[in-house]
Amino acid sequence: MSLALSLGRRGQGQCWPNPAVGCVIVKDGRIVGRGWTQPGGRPHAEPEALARAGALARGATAYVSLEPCAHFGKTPPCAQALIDAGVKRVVAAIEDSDSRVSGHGFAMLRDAGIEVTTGICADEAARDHAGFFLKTEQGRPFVTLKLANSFDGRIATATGESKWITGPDARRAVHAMRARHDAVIVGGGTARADDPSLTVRDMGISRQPVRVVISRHLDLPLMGQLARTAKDVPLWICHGSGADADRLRAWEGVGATLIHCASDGLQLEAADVLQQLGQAGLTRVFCEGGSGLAASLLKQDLVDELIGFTAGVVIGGDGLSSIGSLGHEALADAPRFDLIEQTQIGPDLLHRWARSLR
Ligand code: AOF
Ligand code: ZN
Repeated sequence: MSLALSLGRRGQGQCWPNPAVGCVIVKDGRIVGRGWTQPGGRPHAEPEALARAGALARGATAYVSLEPCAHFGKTPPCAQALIDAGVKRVVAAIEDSDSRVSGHGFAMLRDAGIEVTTGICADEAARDHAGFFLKTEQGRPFVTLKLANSFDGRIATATGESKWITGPDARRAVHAMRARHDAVIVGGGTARADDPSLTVRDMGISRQPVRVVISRHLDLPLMGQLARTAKDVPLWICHGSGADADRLRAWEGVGATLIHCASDGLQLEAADVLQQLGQAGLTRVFCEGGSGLAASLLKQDLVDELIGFTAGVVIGGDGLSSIGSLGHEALADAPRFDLIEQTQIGPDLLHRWARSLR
Protein backbone atom coordinates (compact mmCIF):
# COMPACT_ATOMS: atom_id res chain seq x y z
CA MET A 1 0.00 0.00 0.00
CA SER A 2 2.91 2.34 0.69
CA LEU A 3 4.07 1.76 -2.87
CA ALA A 4 0.54 2.34 -4.23
CA LEU A 5 0.40 5.62 -2.26
CA SER A 6 3.75 6.83 -3.55
CA LEU A 7 2.87 5.90 -7.14
CA GLY A 8 -0.38 7.81 -6.72
CA ARG A 9 1.49 10.92 -5.61
CA ARG A 10 3.22 10.99 -9.02
CA GLY A 11 -0.11 12.17 -10.41
CA GLN A 12 -0.54 15.07 -7.95
CA GLY A 13 -0.90 18.34 -9.83
CA GLN A 14 -1.31 16.43 -13.08
CA CYS A 15 -4.69 14.77 -12.96
CA TRP A 16 -7.19 17.29 -11.57
CA PRO A 17 -10.21 17.31 -11.34
CA ASN A 18 -9.62 13.64 -10.48
CA PRO A 19 -7.78 12.30 -7.44
CA ALA A 20 -4.22 11.01 -7.91
CA VAL A 21 -4.54 7.29 -7.25
CA GLY A 22 -1.93 4.51 -7.27
CA CYS A 23 -2.40 0.77 -7.82
CA VAL A 24 -0.10 -2.23 -7.34
CA ILE A 25 -1.00 -5.79 -8.38
CA VAL A 26 0.69 -8.62 -6.50
CA LYS A 27 0.68 -12.30 -7.49
CA ASP A 28 2.37 -14.96 -5.34
CA GLY A 29 4.40 -12.33 -3.51
CA ARG A 30 5.63 -10.63 -6.70
CA ILE A 31 4.63 -7.25 -8.10
CA VAL A 32 3.18 -7.89 -11.56
CA GLY A 33 1.64 -4.49 -12.34
CA ARG A 34 1.87 -0.88 -11.21
CA GLY A 35 -0.20 2.09 -12.34
CA TRP A 36 -1.27 5.60 -11.40
CA THR A 37 -3.87 8.10 -12.59
CA GLN A 38 -2.70 9.66 -15.83
CA PRO A 39 -2.47 13.37 -16.73
CA GLY A 40 -5.92 14.91 -17.08
CA GLY A 41 -7.39 12.22 -14.80
CA ARG A 42 -7.75 9.33 -17.28
CA PRO A 43 -6.95 6.47 -17.59
CA HIS A 44 -7.44 5.66 -13.93
CA ALA A 45 -4.78 3.82 -11.93
CA GLU A 46 -6.33 0.34 -11.98
CA PRO A 47 -6.56 -0.23 -15.77
CA GLU A 48 -2.98 1.06 -16.04
CA ALA A 49 -1.78 -1.56 -13.55
CA LEU A 50 -4.02 -4.31 -14.98
CA ALA A 51 -2.66 -3.71 -18.48
CA ARG A 52 0.86 -4.33 -17.19
CA ALA A 53 -0.14 -7.43 -15.23
CA GLY A 54 -1.98 -8.99 -18.19
CA ALA A 55 -3.02 -12.60 -17.52
CA LEU A 56 -1.06 -12.58 -14.25
CA ALA A 57 -3.86 -10.51 -12.68
CA ARG A 58 -6.00 -13.67 -12.42
CA GLY A 59 -5.99 -14.73 -8.78
CA ALA A 60 -3.86 -11.71 -7.75
CA THR A 61 -4.32 -9.05 -5.04
CA ALA A 62 -4.78 -5.41 -6.07
CA TYR A 63 -3.65 -2.67 -3.67
CA VAL A 64 -5.35 0.66 -4.46
CA SER A 65 -4.92 3.99 -2.67
CA LEU A 66 -8.63 4.84 -3.17
CA GLU A 67 -11.84 2.84 -3.56
CA PRO A 68 -12.10 1.66 -7.21
CA CYS A 69 -14.72 3.60 -9.13
CA ALA A 70 -18.18 2.18 -9.83
CA HIS A 71 -19.53 4.61 -12.41
CA PHE A 72 -19.48 4.68 -16.20
CA GLY A 73 -17.38 7.63 -17.31
CA LYS A 74 -15.47 7.68 -20.58
CA THR A 75 -14.55 4.06 -19.79
CA PRO A 76 -16.25 1.31 -17.72
CA PRO A 77 -15.81 1.32 -13.91
CA CYS A 78 -12.48 0.20 -12.45
CA ALA A 79 -14.32 -2.16 -10.11
CA GLN A 80 -15.62 -3.96 -13.21
CA ALA A 81 -12.14 -4.03 -14.76
CA LEU A 82 -10.79 -5.71 -11.59
CA ILE A 83 -13.65 -8.24 -11.67
CA ASP A 84 -13.12 -8.99 -15.38
CA ALA A 85 -9.39 -9.49 -14.86
CA GLY A 86 -10.11 -12.19 -12.26
CA VAL A 87 -8.49 -10.38 -9.30
CA LYS A 88 -9.11 -12.39 -6.12
CA ARG A 89 -8.65 -9.74 -3.45
CA VAL A 90 -8.73 -5.92 -3.36
CA VAL A 91 -7.05 -3.91 -0.59
CA ALA A 92 -8.07 -0.23 -0.62
CA ALA A 93 -6.77 2.56 1.60
CA ILE A 94 -9.93 4.63 1.88
CA GLU A 95 -13.47 5.11 0.56
CA ASP A 96 -14.06 7.53 -2.33
CA SER A 97 -15.99 10.71 -1.45
CA ASP A 98 -17.55 11.06 -4.92
CA SER A 99 -21.25 10.15 -4.49
CA ARG A 100 -21.16 8.17 -7.75
CA VAL A 101 -18.56 5.88 -6.20
CA SER A 102 -18.69 6.11 -2.39
CA GLY A 103 -19.31 2.57 -1.12
CA HIS A 104 -20.60 1.39 -4.52
CA GLY A 105 -17.14 0.36 -5.74
CA PHE A 106 -16.64 -1.91 -2.71
CA ALA A 107 -20.18 -3.32 -3.07
CA MET A 108 -19.61 -4.18 -6.74
CA LEU A 109 -16.42 -6.04 -5.88
CA ARG A 110 -17.99 -7.93 -2.95
CA ASP A 111 -21.05 -8.86 -5.03
CA ALA A 112 -18.69 -10.45 -7.52
CA GLY A 113 -17.18 -12.59 -4.76
CA ILE A 114 -13.95 -10.58 -4.38
CA GLU A 115 -12.49 -10.27 -0.87
CA VAL A 116 -12.27 -6.56 0.03
CA THR A 117 -10.12 -5.06 2.81
CA THR A 118 -10.25 -1.31 3.49
CA GLY A 119 -8.67 1.20 5.85
CA ILE A 120 -5.03 0.20 5.21
CA CYS A 121 -2.83 3.35 5.56
CA ALA A 122 -6.06 5.34 5.69
CA ASP A 123 -4.50 8.39 7.41
CA GLU A 124 -1.81 8.73 4.77
CA ALA A 125 -4.39 8.29 2.01
CA ALA A 126 -6.62 10.92 3.62
CA ARG A 127 -3.70 13.37 3.50
CA ASP A 128 -2.83 12.51 -0.11
CA HIS A 129 -6.44 12.83 -1.27
CA ALA A 130 -7.26 15.78 1.02
CA GLY A 131 -7.68 18.12 -1.96
CA PHE A 132 -10.06 15.81 -3.77
CA PHE A 133 -12.04 15.16 -0.58
CA LEU A 134 -12.29 18.88 0.22
CA LYS A 135 -13.46 19.61 -3.33
CA THR A 136 -16.21 16.97 -3.24
CA GLU A 137 -17.25 17.61 0.37
CA GLN A 138 -16.78 21.38 0.84
CA GLY A 139 -16.46 22.60 -2.74
CA ARG A 140 -13.00 24.12 -2.26
CA PRO A 141 -9.46 22.92 -3.02
CA PHE A 142 -6.72 22.14 -0.46
CA VAL A 143 -4.71 25.29 0.19
CA THR A 144 -0.95 25.28 0.73
CA LEU A 145 0.44 28.68 1.70
CA LYS A 146 4.13 29.02 0.94
CA LEU A 147 6.19 31.93 2.22
CA ALA A 148 9.91 32.45 1.71
CA ASN A 149 11.21 34.95 4.20
CA SER A 150 14.00 36.25 6.36
CA PHE A 151 14.74 34.93 9.85
CA ASP A 152 12.33 37.57 11.14
CA GLY A 153 9.44 36.83 8.77
CA ARG A 154 10.08 39.63 6.24
CA ILE A 155 9.72 39.22 2.47
CA ALA A 156 11.42 42.47 1.41
CA THR A 157 13.30 45.47 2.76
CA ALA A 158 11.48 48.77 3.32
CA THR A 159 12.38 49.78 -0.27
CA GLY A 160 10.85 46.56 -1.64
CA GLU A 161 14.09 44.74 -2.42
CA SER A 162 13.42 41.00 -2.24
CA LYS A 163 15.75 39.25 -4.69
CA TRP A 164 16.94 37.01 -3.26
CA ILE A 165 16.25 36.20 0.37
CA THR A 166 16.41 32.42 0.00
CA GLY A 167 18.97 30.58 -2.13
CA PRO A 168 18.75 28.78 -5.50
CA ASP A 169 18.16 25.35 -3.90
CA ALA A 170 15.07 26.63 -2.10
CA ARG A 171 13.83 28.25 -5.30
CA ARG A 172 14.23 24.95 -7.12
CA ALA A 173 12.33 23.16 -4.34
CA VAL A 174 9.51 25.65 -4.90
CA HIS A 175 9.29 24.60 -8.55
CA ALA A 176 8.95 20.96 -7.49
CA MET A 177 6.18 21.96 -5.07
CA ARG A 178 4.36 23.96 -7.75
CA ALA A 179 4.44 20.87 -9.98
CA ARG A 180 2.61 18.87 -7.28
CA HIS A 181 -0.26 21.35 -7.18
CA ASP A 182 -3.04 22.00 -9.69
CA ALA A 183 -2.57 25.77 -9.52
CA VAL A 184 -0.27 28.50 -8.26
CA ILE A 185 -2.02 31.55 -6.79
CA VAL A 186 -0.75 35.04 -6.11
CA GLY A 187 -2.35 38.35 -5.24
CA GLY A 188 -2.35 41.23 -7.71
CA GLY A 189 0.23 43.20 -5.68
CA THR A 190 2.76 40.39 -6.00
CA ALA A 191 2.04 40.06 -9.73
CA ARG A 192 2.72 43.80 -10.15
CA ALA A 193 5.79 43.95 -7.94
CA ASP A 194 7.61 40.80 -9.10
CA ASP A 195 6.34 40.34 -12.68
CA PRO A 196 6.54 36.55 -12.17
CA SER A 197 5.85 33.94 -14.84
CA LEU A 198 4.75 31.37 -12.19
CA THR A 199 5.57 28.50 -14.53
CA VAL A 200 7.31 25.28 -13.55
CA ARG A 201 10.69 24.90 -15.17
CA ASP A 202 12.96 21.87 -15.61
CA MET A 203 10.72 19.38 -13.80
CA GLY A 204 9.72 17.19 -16.77
CA ILE A 205 5.99 17.53 -16.13
CA SER A 206 3.31 17.03 -18.77
CA ARG A 207 0.84 19.53 -17.36
CA GLN A 208 1.73 23.00 -16.07
CA PRO A 209 -0.19 24.21 -13.02
CA VAL A 210 -2.81 26.85 -13.74
CA ARG A 211 -1.65 30.35 -12.79
CA VAL A 212 -4.30 32.16 -10.77
CA VAL A 213 -4.03 35.87 -10.00
CA ILE A 214 -6.41 37.55 -7.57
CA SER A 215 -6.97 41.12 -8.72
CA ARG A 216 -10.19 42.86 -7.81
CA HIS A 217 -9.76 45.71 -10.31
CA LEU A 218 -7.75 43.77 -12.88
CA ASP A 219 -4.98 46.36 -12.65
CA LEU A 220 -2.23 44.07 -13.90
CA PRO A 221 0.44 44.91 -16.48
CA LEU A 222 -0.60 43.74 -19.94
CA MET A 223 3.04 43.83 -21.00
CA GLY A 224 4.27 41.49 -18.26
CA GLN A 225 5.33 37.84 -18.13
CA LEU A 226 1.87 36.56 -17.22
CA ALA A 227 0.20 38.18 -20.22
CA ARG A 228 3.02 37.15 -22.53
CA THR A 229 2.68 33.46 -21.63
CA ALA A 230 -1.13 33.27 -21.27
CA LYS A 231 -1.61 31.44 -24.58
CA ASP A 232 0.81 28.67 -23.56
CA VAL A 233 0.12 28.17 -19.86
CA PRO A 234 -3.38 28.67 -18.43
CA LEU A 235 -3.87 32.01 -16.67
CA TRP A 236 -7.02 32.57 -14.64
CA ILE A 237 -7.76 35.97 -13.16
CA CYS A 238 -10.23 36.35 -10.30
CA HIS A 239 -11.70 39.85 -10.34
CA GLY A 240 -14.59 41.79 -8.79
CA SER A 241 -17.58 43.60 -10.29
CA GLY A 242 -15.73 46.91 -10.40
CA ALA A 243 -13.26 45.74 -13.06
CA ASP A 244 -13.10 47.99 -16.10
CA ALA A 245 -14.78 46.54 -19.25
CA ASP A 246 -11.82 47.47 -21.50
CA ARG A 247 -9.43 45.67 -19.20
CA LEU A 248 -11.66 42.59 -19.13
CA ARG A 249 -11.63 42.50 -22.94
CA ALA A 250 -7.89 43.07 -23.13
CA TRP A 251 -7.14 40.18 -20.76
CA GLU A 252 -9.53 37.92 -22.61
CA GLY A 253 -7.69 38.95 -25.76
CA VAL A 254 -4.32 37.73 -24.45
CA GLY A 255 -5.88 34.38 -23.56
CA ALA A 256 -6.69 34.69 -19.85
CA THR A 257 -9.78 33.11 -18.30
CA LEU A 258 -11.69 35.63 -16.20
CA ILE A 259 -13.53 34.55 -13.07
CA HIS A 260 -15.92 36.95 -11.42
CA CYS A 261 -15.86 36.68 -7.63
CA ALA A 262 -17.80 38.26 -4.77
CA SER A 263 -16.11 41.05 -2.84
CA ASP A 264 -16.67 42.23 0.70
CA GLY A 265 -16.11 45.90 0.06
CA LEU A 266 -12.33 46.16 0.24
CA GLN A 267 -11.21 42.88 -1.27
CA LEU A 268 -12.41 39.73 -2.99
CA GLU A 269 -13.89 37.19 -0.65
CA ALA A 270 -11.29 34.46 -0.27
CA ALA A 271 -13.97 31.85 0.43
CA ASP A 272 -15.80 32.66 -2.80
CA VAL A 273 -12.56 32.64 -4.81
CA LEU A 274 -11.81 29.14 -3.52
CA GLN A 275 -15.35 27.89 -4.17
CA GLN A 276 -15.08 29.06 -7.77
CA LEU A 277 -11.68 27.40 -8.18
CA GLY A 278 -13.13 24.19 -6.73
CA GLN A 279 -16.02 24.38 -9.16
CA ALA A 280 -13.54 24.75 -12.00
CA GLY A 281 -12.02 21.43 -10.89
CA LEU A 282 -8.94 22.43 -8.87
CA THR A 283 -8.13 20.12 -5.94
CA ARG A 284 -4.77 21.48 -4.70
CA VAL A 285 -3.65 25.09 -4.87
CA PHE A 286 -0.27 26.58 -3.95
CA CYS A 287 -0.48 30.16 -2.73
CA GLU A 288 2.73 32.17 -2.95
CA GLY A 289 1.56 35.40 -1.33
CA GLY A 290 1.61 38.31 -1.10
CA SER A 291 0.97 39.42 2.41
CA GLY A 292 -2.61 40.61 1.74
CA LEU A 293 -3.78 37.36 0.15
CA ALA A 294 -1.99 35.33 2.83
CA ALA A 295 -3.80 37.32 5.53
CA SER A 296 -7.24 36.99 3.97
CA LEU A 297 -6.86 33.21 3.58
CA LEU A 298 -5.63 32.84 7.18
CA LYS A 299 -8.33 35.11 8.57
CA GLN A 300 -11.02 32.88 7.11
CA ASP A 301 -9.32 29.69 8.22
CA LEU A 302 -8.73 28.58 4.64
CA VAL A 303 -5.09 27.49 4.88
CA ASP A 304 -4.58 23.73 5.21
CA GLU A 305 -0.79 23.63 5.10
CA LEU A 306 1.90 26.24 5.68
CA ILE A 307 5.30 25.93 4.02
CA GLY A 308 8.05 28.23 5.17
CA PHE A 309 11.47 28.76 3.66
CA THR A 310 13.48 30.70 6.18
CA ALA A 311 16.81 32.31 5.33
CA GLY A 312 19.51 33.31 7.79
CA VAL A 313 19.21 36.99 6.97
CA VAL A 314 17.67 39.52 9.36
CA ILE A 315 15.79 42.42 7.76
CA GLY A 316 14.19 44.04 10.79
CA GLY A 317 10.87 45.63 11.60
CA ASP A 318 11.01 48.20 8.80
CA GLY A 319 10.92 45.38 6.24
CA LEU A 320 7.74 44.09 4.63
CA SER A 321 6.00 41.42 6.69
CA SER A 322 5.12 38.18 4.89
CA ILE A 323 1.60 38.19 6.30
CA GLY A 324 -0.67 41.22 6.58
CA SER A 325 -2.47 42.03 9.79
CA LEU A 326 -4.95 39.47 11.04
CA GLY A 327 -6.53 41.72 13.64
CA HIS A 328 -6.31 39.30 16.56
CA GLU A 329 -6.01 40.72 20.05
CA ALA A 330 -6.01 37.41 21.92
CA LEU A 331 -3.32 34.86 21.20
CA ALA A 332 -5.98 32.17 21.51
CA ASP A 333 -7.59 33.54 18.32
CA ALA A 334 -4.40 33.30 16.27
CA PRO A 335 -4.44 30.33 13.86
CA ARG A 336 -2.22 27.47 15.00
CA PHE A 337 -0.41 24.82 12.97
CA ASP A 338 1.48 21.63 13.84
CA LEU A 339 5.01 21.02 12.60
CA ILE A 340 5.13 18.08 10.17
CA GLU A 341 8.57 18.44 8.57
CA GLN A 342 11.79 20.41 8.78
CA THR A 343 14.71 20.05 6.40
CA GLN A 344 17.76 22.09 5.49
CA ILE A 345 17.72 23.15 1.82
CA GLY A 346 21.05 24.66 0.83
CA PRO A 347 21.63 27.44 3.41
CA ASP A 348 17.90 27.76 4.20
CA LEU A 349 15.40 25.98 6.42
CA LEU A 350 12.27 24.37 4.97
CA HIS A 351 9.45 23.83 7.45
CA ARG A 352 5.95 22.46 6.82
CA TRP A 353 3.01 22.86 9.15
CA ALA A 354 -0.48 21.30 8.99
CA ARG A 355 -3.58 23.04 10.24
CA SER A 356 -3.95 22.12 13.87
CA LEU A 357 -7.08 20.25 14.86
CA ARG A 358 -6.67 21.25 18.51
C1 AOF B 1 -10.43 5.14 -9.66
N1 AOF B 1 -9.13 5.20 -10.03
O1 AOF B 1 -7.31 6.32 -10.64
C2 AOF B 1 -9.20 7.56 -10.06
C3 AOF B 1 -10.56 7.49 -9.61
O2 AOF B 1 -14.50 11.55 -14.69
P1 AOF B 1 -14.08 10.13 -14.53
O3 AOF B 1 -15.04 9.18 -15.19
O4 AOF B 1 -12.66 9.90 -14.88
O5 AOF B 1 -14.25 9.75 -12.97
C4 AOF B 1 -13.71 10.56 -12.00
C5 AOF B 1 -14.01 9.95 -10.65
O6 AOF B 1 -13.34 8.71 -10.52
C6 AOF B 1 -13.47 10.81 -9.53
O7 AOF B 1 -14.44 11.76 -9.11
C7 AOF B 1 -13.19 9.79 -8.44
O8 AOF B 1 -14.37 9.43 -7.79
C8 AOF B 1 -12.73 8.59 -9.25
N2 AOF B 1 -11.27 8.62 -9.41
N3 AOF B 1 -11.09 6.29 -9.39
O9 AOF B 1 -11.00 4.04 -9.56
C9 AOF B 1 -8.49 6.34 -10.25
N4 AOF B 1 -8.59 8.74 -10.30
ZN1 ZN C 1 -11.78 4.16 -12.02
